Amino acid sequence: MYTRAIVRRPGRNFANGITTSNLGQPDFNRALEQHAAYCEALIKCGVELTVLDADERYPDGCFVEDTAVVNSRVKVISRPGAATRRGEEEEIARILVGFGTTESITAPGTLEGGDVLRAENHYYIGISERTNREGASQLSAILAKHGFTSSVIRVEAGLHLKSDIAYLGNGNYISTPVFSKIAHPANTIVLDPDEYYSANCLRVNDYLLIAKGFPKSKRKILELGYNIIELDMSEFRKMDGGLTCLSLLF
Ligand code: CIR
Repeated sequence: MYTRAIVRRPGRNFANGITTSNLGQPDFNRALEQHAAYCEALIKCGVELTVLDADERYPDGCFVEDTAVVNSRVKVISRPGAATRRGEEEEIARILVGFGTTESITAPGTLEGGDVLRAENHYYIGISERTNREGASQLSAILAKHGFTSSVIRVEAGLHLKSDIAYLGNGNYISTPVFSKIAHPANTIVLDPDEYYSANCLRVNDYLLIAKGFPKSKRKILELGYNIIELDMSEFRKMDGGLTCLSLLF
């Protein structure tokens, strides 16, 4: 069970963050509304929220997931691979110290939390443009000390590993075809190309948060019996972000 989440509100310069989406400029007020709805959903899932104010030094700062890999045993402060995001992890590190053991990824390692997928006590670590082999092996060694196994997987396309796959709990995954080999096919919802964005969903306790507007994937998720909360993610999607990116849960 997760008991706590850390989130950060988007800043006024949110539109200056990194994006490859070609979906146009995000609307700041809509982004704030969508962020507020996301926070409400987390509260409904039963977690206590720490809401950080926007930090205009970092236009991508609301995507806090990338700044750490956290679980109940250890909080690992990451070292973002994107130069404009380096430093976002500093304030997160100060906060996480208050919640138990912390460790850090150090140079020349780079690692962003979006590349790290937890399935029960195993972690898949994606090697991507943001996370390098050194970062992955540092994380793997830290996780091993705390009783977790891990394996490394190449992210050939897409921003982060979790842009393409999520673990839903109960042995089930949702994935684009390229990562569907991670799990047994019988336990994986494999997405159609027009719904790839919906791979990024977020299981929080008794609920599964899913992005609004992906009817085929919604139907398949409902068939598996999950209690869903649908959230409009349009403005975050314009900045290559999704549901997992907006929080650190532990
Ligand atoms: C970036 O490119 O870093 C941000 N615009 C989006 C980060 C999304 N984070 C995530 O998938 N964990």
